[in-house]
Amino acid sequence: MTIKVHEKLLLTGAAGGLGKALRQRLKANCTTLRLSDLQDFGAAEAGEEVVLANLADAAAVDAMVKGVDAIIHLGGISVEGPFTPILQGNIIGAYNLYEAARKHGVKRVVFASSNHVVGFYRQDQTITADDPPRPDGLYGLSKAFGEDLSRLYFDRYGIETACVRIGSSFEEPRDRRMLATWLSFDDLHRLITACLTTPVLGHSIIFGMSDNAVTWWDNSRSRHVGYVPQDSSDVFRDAIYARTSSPDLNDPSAIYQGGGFVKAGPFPDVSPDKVA
Ligand code: NAI
Ligand code: 15L
Repeated sequence: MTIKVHEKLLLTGAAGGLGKALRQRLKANCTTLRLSDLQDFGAAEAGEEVVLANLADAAAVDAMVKGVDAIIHLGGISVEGPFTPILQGNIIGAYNLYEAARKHGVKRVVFASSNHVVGFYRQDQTITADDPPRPDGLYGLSKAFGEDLSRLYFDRYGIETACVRIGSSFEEPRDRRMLATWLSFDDLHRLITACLTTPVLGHSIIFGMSDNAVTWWDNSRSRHVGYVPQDSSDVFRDAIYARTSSPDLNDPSAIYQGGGFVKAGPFPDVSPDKVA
């Protein structure tokens, strides 16, 4: 099956961890890949365009979106932290992106939402996309806003969006929690490809996870997207158990799905490694 169904795709957050992981992979999905970020990340290669833009700048976002067929929106603040950058990058930024998509007739978006939209569910619960959000901080709340915003733009303007609640997408799972939340880079690309190619996407909320034996998320509401994960965290299980101790079940980060994010805040200055 060909996956090259779009002429020009926009990837925001291209300088970030997932942007770098997807840059080469997404070239199979389009003729031209437009890459954007706030930070400079070097020159365009063959088949690429580079547009630097702050998501909080409506005019810059309008120019970034003009002329693309679909958007993979990864840009923004990716961890818990002070509200102002989250407001600028994730809330105003998402609004600017959807306004530009509406004005320029972009019909499909893959939005990098997060498991932190539902971080205050417990690790002994299995939830579906129909369960109400329970954000574990300002960051998760901003992603919940993005999910609701995209639903409004679907209901009112017909812009289809996949809100992918990414678990933990890194080269490998880093701790016991990530055995449940891990999403390999190849599976992330498979999931984005499924969202870009499925005939009718609608407004869908999908948990971004690999085929992990232990999971807290039931993706049965998104069978129409046709995502079939092919990787699993299970191959890392023995090594992670050997180098980590048993969780303290009185510790909220071991009880709730959001892990350390449930304790981070409201104005921490933390890196992903410190709160995983
Ligand atoms: P990252 O922090 O490495 O990359 C985010 C990129 O967005 C950075 O390059 C940054 O410069 C850019 N950015 C931040 N504010 C911006 C602004 N105002 N205007 C334009 N660009 C801005 O994050 P990562 O890990 O690559 O994640 C990508 C997306 O996926 C993020 O939206 C994150 O919230 C989401 N996500 C990632 C997960 C993961 O496990 N990596 C898990 C859940 C969600
Ligand atoms: C996220 O939303 C973050 O962007 C990422 O850095 C990880 O911390 C991930 O969640 C996680 O929950 O492991």
